[in-house]
Amino acid sequence: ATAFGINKALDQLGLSEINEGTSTGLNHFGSGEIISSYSPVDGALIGKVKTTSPADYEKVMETATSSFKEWRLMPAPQRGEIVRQFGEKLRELKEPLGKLVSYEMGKSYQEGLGEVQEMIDICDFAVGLSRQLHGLTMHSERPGHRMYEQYHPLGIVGIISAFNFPVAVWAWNTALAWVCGDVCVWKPSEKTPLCGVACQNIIAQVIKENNLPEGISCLINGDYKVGELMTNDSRVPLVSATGSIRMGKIVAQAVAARLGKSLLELGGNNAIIVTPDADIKMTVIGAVFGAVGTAGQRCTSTRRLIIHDSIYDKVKDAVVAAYKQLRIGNPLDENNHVGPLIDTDAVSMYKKALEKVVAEGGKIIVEGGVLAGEGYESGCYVKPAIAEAQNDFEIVQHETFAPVLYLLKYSGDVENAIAIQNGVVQGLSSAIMTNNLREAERFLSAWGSDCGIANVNIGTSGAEIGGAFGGEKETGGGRESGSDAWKVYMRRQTNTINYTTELPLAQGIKFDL
Ligand code: UN1
Repeated sequence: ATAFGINKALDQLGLSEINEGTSTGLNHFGSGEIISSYSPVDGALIGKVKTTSPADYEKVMETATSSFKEWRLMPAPQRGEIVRQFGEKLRELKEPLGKLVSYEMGKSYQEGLGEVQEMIDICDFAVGLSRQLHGLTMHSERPGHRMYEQYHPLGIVGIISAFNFPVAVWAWNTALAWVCGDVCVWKPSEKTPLCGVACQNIIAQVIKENNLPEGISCLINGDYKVGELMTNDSRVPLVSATGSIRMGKIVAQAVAARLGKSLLELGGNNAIIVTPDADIKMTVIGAVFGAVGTAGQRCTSTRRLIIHDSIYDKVKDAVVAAYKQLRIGNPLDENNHVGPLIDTDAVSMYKKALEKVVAEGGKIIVEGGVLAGEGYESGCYVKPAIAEAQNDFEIVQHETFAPVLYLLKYSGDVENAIAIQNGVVQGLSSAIMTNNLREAERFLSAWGSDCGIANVNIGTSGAEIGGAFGGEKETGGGRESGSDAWKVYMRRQTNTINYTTELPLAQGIKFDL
């Protein structure tokens, strides 16, 4: 762990003293079992974190509840100022935090830095937003009446995040929720607990420097059982959860059973359509980064390439040639393109997917496999693979969180490609590569892509924070990050005020006493 400045980064993030599994004391209560975090990069133990017991959880909820009572009274632009200071700290700590993300999760250092950049960007966005939490005013049908709507804070927002974006997805949620006047309780993935503690350390410092109640940001640690404490808790009006479709269905049902709100960002099965009018060079960059970036572990990763039969061989050859250039290895070494998968369970899933696609009649054209030997001791490094397949294969219908790309062929009109693209249960991200205006516009039209994200001449991953992020169908329907995604973190109130001495009823109803 001494290589690539990891120890220094842990030090800068205040993580060197938590190696005994002690709590950081910064509103992070933990007296439960210990989770040990091993790096998929080299298999080394990075640190230990204590999990949250049901009793600890109660303490967290008490702190969060009392903190909310103060926080909601602070004017939104002042809350924005706190988020601005948080963004400043992230700028200072971008390198160590990016490094920790890379080391604990396994994505490339560049992508780790990119993730911290998303946090900084959403802070900037939230600061501006803190002066723009606008409601509408309406004209009342009654004389001497005024009608308008306002947005109030919701309360405690529960955030359940996944290992693949261990810091950014929390920040998308929490930066918005904070300016909205909510307090947040975060359960990071148990696969990346130190990223959670590092972020909590940073915000806890800002909170302390400003003499604010510590429960504005709370951290709880553990597996799904700790998450369930929140999903079943009516003190948590909104649960924002990122992860698998399976997890999302469980969360959605638990939260709905108590009529709470959930914001779900679940699996994707993202495709790029490559039409005869595509720029092949751009297609190759977009498809390869989309499929192998983050070792295929983004919810926006490119899983399917839907290629027109007239250019199929050309595109296939170009993509296969690009795969030959890929360097797999330590993600902190910037010469490498592809790092490890998160753990050996993910490696088994990857292997099973490759077996399954062959069993269903697919043809492997870029051989996969698990890497062994020097530099690959963690057992988590795999070769990005490509298979020719059919859209209706069960494995193609399924999101495998690994670098496996399926090539699918279409013929005739772009409508046929759109039907294949839409022919899965997921609906997160989609893209078309074409210089043909008609094809592009049809792809974006009401009968085009059914996804929450639809791009032209850009791949499926790497969305900017300014747009609303999320997807349809079994992706869960939630929207996070930019645009008006903030509205889900607030409650809307319609207010009608009568400034006359009469009391006329709406709809012209007469009621004389
Ligand atoms: C995720 O994988 O859960 O669009 C989030 C992207 C990133 C976020 C991915 N900005 O690929």
